[in-house]
Amino acid sequence: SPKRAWWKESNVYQIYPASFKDSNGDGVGDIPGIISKLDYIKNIGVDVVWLCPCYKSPQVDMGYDISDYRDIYEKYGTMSDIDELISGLHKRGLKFVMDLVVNHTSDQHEWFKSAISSKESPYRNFYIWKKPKAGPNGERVPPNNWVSHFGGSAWEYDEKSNEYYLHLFAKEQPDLNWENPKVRAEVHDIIRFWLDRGVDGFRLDAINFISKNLDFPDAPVTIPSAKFQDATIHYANGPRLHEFLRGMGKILREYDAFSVGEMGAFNDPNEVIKVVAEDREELNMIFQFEIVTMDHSSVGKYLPRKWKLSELKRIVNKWETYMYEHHGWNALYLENHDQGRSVSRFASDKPEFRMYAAKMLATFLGLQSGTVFVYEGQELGMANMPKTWGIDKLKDLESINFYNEILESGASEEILQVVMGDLQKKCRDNSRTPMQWDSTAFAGFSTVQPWMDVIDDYKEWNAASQVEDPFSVYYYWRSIFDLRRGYKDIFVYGSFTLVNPADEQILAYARRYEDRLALVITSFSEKESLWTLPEDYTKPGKVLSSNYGDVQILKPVITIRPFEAIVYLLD
Ligand code: ISL
Repeated sequence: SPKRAWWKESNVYQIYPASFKDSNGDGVGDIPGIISKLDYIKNIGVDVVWLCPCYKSPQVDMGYDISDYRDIYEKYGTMSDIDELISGLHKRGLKFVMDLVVNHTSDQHEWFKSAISSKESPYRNFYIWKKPKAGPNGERVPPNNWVSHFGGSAWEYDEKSNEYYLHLFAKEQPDLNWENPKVRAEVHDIIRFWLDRGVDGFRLDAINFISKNLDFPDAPVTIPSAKFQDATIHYANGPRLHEFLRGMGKILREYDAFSVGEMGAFNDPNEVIKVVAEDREELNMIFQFEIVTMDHSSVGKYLPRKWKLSELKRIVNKWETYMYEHHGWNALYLENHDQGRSVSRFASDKPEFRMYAAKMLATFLGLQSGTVFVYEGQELGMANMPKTWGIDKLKDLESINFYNEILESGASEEILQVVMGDLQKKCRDNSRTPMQWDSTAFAGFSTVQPWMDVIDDYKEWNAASQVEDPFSVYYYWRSIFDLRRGYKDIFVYGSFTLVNPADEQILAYARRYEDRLALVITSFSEKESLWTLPEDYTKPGKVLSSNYGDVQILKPVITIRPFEAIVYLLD
């Protein structure tokens, strides 16, 4: 069974500062707003708060473009607000994790401003510069065919030096050159700066992209009609990734800090384990993307793909058993600021199912082995934006760039409709609408029209009403966290066994610690179904949790209702 550690037993609540709570009536969330909600957060039963970037930033990518790592974005507050937030959290026994975005900076960071000003700048080599190539007719073309995550070439031309710089994300997010030891030293200083200030750890953004293939070869052509191609094989999990991670890991260990890295691309546990295995001294855990890309088509995120429950089971089983056997650790999530709302995406937000479905997903996710991450609003069962919302409501550069690209491509009306429908379902804007605090104007998020519209269902779906209601999604999440604490041996440290892998309606798994066994049964179906208890589990059991709020006796054949979730402790 895994070695014990505080960060394995922790539950994390993720806050998106712009959308959490506006305290000063400018329509944008802020740090004092967060401070005013600390008791609400504590009461969910979480141990750690992860705050998305709150640093000084021109906000081209909602703060993932940082222009000063040691200062706060003015609309969010000040350094003393952050200090107050940290002490308010610590007073309540909560830890504080910040977002560390060091694959790239903002183009408004002093380093980049200097770097682009002259080839002689001491900061030139903080970024990645390449000479143009000549196209078929001798015209100037980028050094290779890599596509940026936000569309177009991953290279931006600088007239003055006749060189291109690399940006895997927006052109305002130039990639740092991690080959330069000075860059690594600066990052280490930033890490120490915040840890010394009382921060308890970091979520490391796009962290497996920091070591690139230095030959910068063309990417294989996966979409022949596209001008630029997906090059993750050339910049994800590159040759020096582990060396760079160990450099940061050493400092993080010195402070016993929390660390979770974001690792998009391969979904390969053999790669991930090199980062998270107990003896590697890199990071505690990483976010892999296998569940949240299950509904992406093979040629792009915004084309539909139908998934089967058996696929989800295969993915869950793969990571759960692999990490257990190889002494690694999972980060469990279904939502974050880059994903659609889980109840809409993986279950159902139809009025008759929504509450059950949200609680079912809490059960499904929350009792697996790994550290659980809940994203603001997920604890209330917040849903995706309504289907009636048009492109004018979207604020995210990824959504907008994508939409414009599709328009420019001259796609047929039919294709446009498919893509728009899919965009609406998966776009990052879905999770960025303001938190629904109460039934007053603007959902109590702000006193003025917020930067993004509030979803109209806030009168019914809001925190105030759920905090009053012992049967709410909010208290259900709390009960799941109580189970993780009360039955830590089983739910945190126990082994995982998938039950009935082929069933397409019911996902069930067992958690075992020594001779103690728990059975988790969750329905992903709108229909009732009969579930036959596998032989190993035909024992008397007591109900630990039930999202329908009643007690179903464990018997050889159980009727499972739509989106039902039951947890048994077996004798
Ligand atoms: O590579 C991916 C999946 O295979 C991407 O999902 C990628 O990991 C992701 O887009 C990175 O996201 C993070 O960095 C971005 C920022 O826009 C996101 O909000 C952040 O979560 C750039 O900093």
